[in-house]
Amino acid sequence: MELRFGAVAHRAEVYVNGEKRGFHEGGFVPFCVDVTDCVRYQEENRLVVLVNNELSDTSLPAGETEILKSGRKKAVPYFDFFNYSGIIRPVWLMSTPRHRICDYSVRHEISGKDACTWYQVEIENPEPDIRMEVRLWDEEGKLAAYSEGMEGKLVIADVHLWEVRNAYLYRLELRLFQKDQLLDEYSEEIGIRTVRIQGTEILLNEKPIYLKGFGRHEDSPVLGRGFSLGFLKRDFELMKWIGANSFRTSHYPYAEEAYQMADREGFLVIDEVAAVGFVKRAGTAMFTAAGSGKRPESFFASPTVARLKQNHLEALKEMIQRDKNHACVIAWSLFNEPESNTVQAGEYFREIFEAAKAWDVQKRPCSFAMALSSQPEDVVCHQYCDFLCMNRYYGWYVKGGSEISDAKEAFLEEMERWAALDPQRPMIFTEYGADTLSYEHKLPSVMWSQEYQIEYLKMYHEIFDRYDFVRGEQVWNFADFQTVETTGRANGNRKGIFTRDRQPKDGAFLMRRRWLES
Ligand code: CKU
Repeated sequence: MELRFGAVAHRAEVYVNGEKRGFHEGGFVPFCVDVTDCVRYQEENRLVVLVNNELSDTSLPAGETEILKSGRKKAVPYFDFFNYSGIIRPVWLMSTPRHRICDYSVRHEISGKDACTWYQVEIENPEPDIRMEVRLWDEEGKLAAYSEGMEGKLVIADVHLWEVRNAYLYRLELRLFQKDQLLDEYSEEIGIRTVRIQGTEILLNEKPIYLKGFGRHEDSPVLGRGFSLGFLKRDFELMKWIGANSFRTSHYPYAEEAYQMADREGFLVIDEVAAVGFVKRAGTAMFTAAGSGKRPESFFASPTVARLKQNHLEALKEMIQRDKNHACVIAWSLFNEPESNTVQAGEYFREIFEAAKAWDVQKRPCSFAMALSSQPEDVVCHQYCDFLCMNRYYGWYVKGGSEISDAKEAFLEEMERWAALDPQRPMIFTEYGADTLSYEHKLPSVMWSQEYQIEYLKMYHEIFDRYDFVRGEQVWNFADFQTVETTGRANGNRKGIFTRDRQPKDGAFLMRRRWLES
């Protein structure tokens, strides 16, 4: 008997009937606590979860904890989203057999009209006379492939591939037997597709794709970061309406239901681990409290970096472990806007990238989202990236309040330097956006007005369309979201194309025209 917590931000101690039964660090992935021998059957039991969301330079996400005069603690995030805490996703009580299927992984190969799905199943308490039957059912309920054994291959003739915004899901069924007795069974819907990078193209099923979509947040009024199937469904319907085909799980792994929905709807996901705030000064004081200033010259030169790396690797492993079989997950993002131009950063990055490749049987492309401080001449970390992810704010943090043509010129100048130095990899814009208040209108446009958001977006699109190596655009952000209180934020980050309660700003209609027409 186990308790399975979808996620508890950022760390949890679990007590059952007064006894400590588990601890988990990391607020965005599930964990289980075995309660077999401490629950009282047919009686009342007391479950207590002690939750802590303090931030430090070894937590993911990173930050500080300030002690206020009142003695109360205040989170000082090195990131731009509200530091919500608590049991943010569903909790399950699971009863499982002694011999159980505890994990599986799949990897696909396509040849002509057929496909081959390599699988590997893990079970608990194996015994010699235990055997596994594996079936793959198509959407009509017909058997598409069969195999036996803990690992092997499923050969699918005339395969129906999982395509962008045109998903096809088979049902993989695993059945564990001892003689003729069924011990355990598990089934899940899986999409069959391949993904790889060749030159400046991202190939899905060997065909080039272009990402259209958003950086998102798990954030909604009233619920904060609390999971809501209703909001998730609404978000997907809006993404379909606007013609998007992808999103990045900025800045942490989302609820499992989000990936299931993305699998079903054919959305491409860049899955991001919560390695955010890894800079010696948190972006600009514009969008987050500045912190104590105690941080050393290089974030990665801190004496606590070994502990940070351990937490980072653990969080990465847990994300890959959880999400590895999803067709929708086409890439891993291993950091958001870290320091990326010091020798120490280079060393740290190498290990993180190597781990991601080693742990993912599908060997998906890996990247990290680069801040403006990552410039082609001095960034030492982008060499590890299979594709480049750019977060750019020309016309907002850079040359905001000037003429949009000035911002364009500065942006073009940077693009030319990337084109000259690194033209051989795909580039995706994982952030570009302008804060926009849904009630603000002005001509000529000013920052924060709806007119300005449109002008800003159009300028970016003109530039994207000039470069063949640009293979995707994800606007920052899908919807307005809560942040810390600061002068640069109007009750939260307002860069949403939709408001926080999911109504369109004017920019939504521009995006819809662009994405549905191309
Ligand atoms: C976004 C310097 C850019 C950092 N990027 C990260 C993201 O989390 C923020 O919300 C910028 C912004 O709107 O400032």
